[in-house]
Amino acid sequence: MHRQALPKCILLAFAALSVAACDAEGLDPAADSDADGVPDIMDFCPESTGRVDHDGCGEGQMSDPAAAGMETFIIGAADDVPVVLRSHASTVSEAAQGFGVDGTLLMETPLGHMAISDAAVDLVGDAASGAHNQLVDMVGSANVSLPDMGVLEDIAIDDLVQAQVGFGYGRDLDHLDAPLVDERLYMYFDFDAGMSTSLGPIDFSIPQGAEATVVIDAADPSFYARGSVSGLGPLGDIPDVGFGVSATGLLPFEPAYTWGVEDEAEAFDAHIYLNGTIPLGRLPVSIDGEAVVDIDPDDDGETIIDDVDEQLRIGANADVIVNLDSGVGLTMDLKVGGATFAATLGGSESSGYFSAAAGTDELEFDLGIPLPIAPVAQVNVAGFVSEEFSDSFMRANGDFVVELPLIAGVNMHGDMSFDRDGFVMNATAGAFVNPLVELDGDAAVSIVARGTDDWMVEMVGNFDVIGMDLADDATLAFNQDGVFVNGEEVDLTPW
Ligand SMILES: [Ca+2]
Ligand SMILES: [Ca+2]
Ligand SMILES: [Ca+2]
Repeated sequence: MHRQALPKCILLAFAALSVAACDAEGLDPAADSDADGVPDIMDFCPESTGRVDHDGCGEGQMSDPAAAGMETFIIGAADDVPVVLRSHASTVSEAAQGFGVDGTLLMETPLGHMAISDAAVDLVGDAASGAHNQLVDMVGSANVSLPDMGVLEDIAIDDLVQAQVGFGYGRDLDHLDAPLVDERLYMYFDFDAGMSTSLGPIDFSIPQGAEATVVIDAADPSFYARGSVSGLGPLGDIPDVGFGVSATGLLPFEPAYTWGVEDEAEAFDAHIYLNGTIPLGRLPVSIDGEAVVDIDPDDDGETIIDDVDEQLRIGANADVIVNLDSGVGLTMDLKVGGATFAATLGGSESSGYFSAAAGTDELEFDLGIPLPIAPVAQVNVAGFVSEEFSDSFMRANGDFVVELPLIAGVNMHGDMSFDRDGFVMNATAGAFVNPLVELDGDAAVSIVARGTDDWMVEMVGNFDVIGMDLADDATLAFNQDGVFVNGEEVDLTPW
């Protein structure tokens, strides 16, 4: 298997007047016979001219593992997505249970071969399969390596980090908080030396001392790890987060909810995966859960990697906290579980939308007025958030319980909205009985709040108020000054 390698090494050795660069099997790892920038040990087209791709092949040239002197190995041969590994024959030795590789290991991806450098691994063969190149396992060490193609073309690892390497199925790697497919094989690197990686202005770093795993999905290719992310334009610093980057930029975002934002919500494909608490910086929104970031929302090929002023688009189906401020002293803090949120960030103005079908324990909001409001069943909630509050709003529809002063909880069905003009709710209240006030049948309710000291609840219906003789359709009103029946202040204080 080493016939091709030896003459090249001797030739190079004479040319360089040195044999120091030759490895044990005789091929200089830096040799590049066709001078295309791709070393011979990684060059699938050993005789190419002109511009070459990641595998060292020119336009229209087919990569040829045999001509390149590569040995091919398959792990997970029976899987839907087997992993194909190659290594130059000069780095491969036969071992009792399979093969040993000492040098650069190449992993096939749709964008060409990814190089895993300084590999010293045992490739354990599958004796049962009868095929000499089918593997059941790989054990050993290598430098932590990342796919450097597609969006990841300019990725740089600051220091070489030696790691234990192997393969595992997604189901065995679920502690990583990465979007792995249970039945798919992933290559992993385990290490505790820390690592710092940059992609243009974006930094991905893994703290030193902690046990870390970097997972590679050859089918994209993409990588996932846990650490901190910074330099992601308007997103700023995101500590302690699961992150990943897809070289093909095909991480899918599909809005789970679109109520109220039907014209805005759209699916898109993204490059960066985040899982954790993600503050949005320029918008009063924080995401807790999984999100994906599209670094080229306008698909013009210009991204934040080259120009920090380029826009980003983020999409999440996660827990979302939104803080809306009317600008007149009224604020709304929304905590929506399982919401869809998407935003375009950067450029002249950042803005986004949210939508959810929120259960009773998934929606909390606080207006700062003495009228606690909570959903009593699943309610629809949606809104827009902008750097300019005058463009922001939220609306909701469903069944709520409103705690009225002195009367306590009244169930209502209706719509509410919050925007630069304040809070408005229009609803129908159901019959209720209270020691002081009784409602026979439904009442039409209007709640308006313009500030924490400027709010009013007005209910029109058939009321019985203790000590009063009322006709049908009386008006019961509450505001910051007291309780009023048909415009006349009444004392409903229990005695
Ligand atoms: Ca070459
Ligand atoms: Ca070539
Ligand atoms: Ca762009």
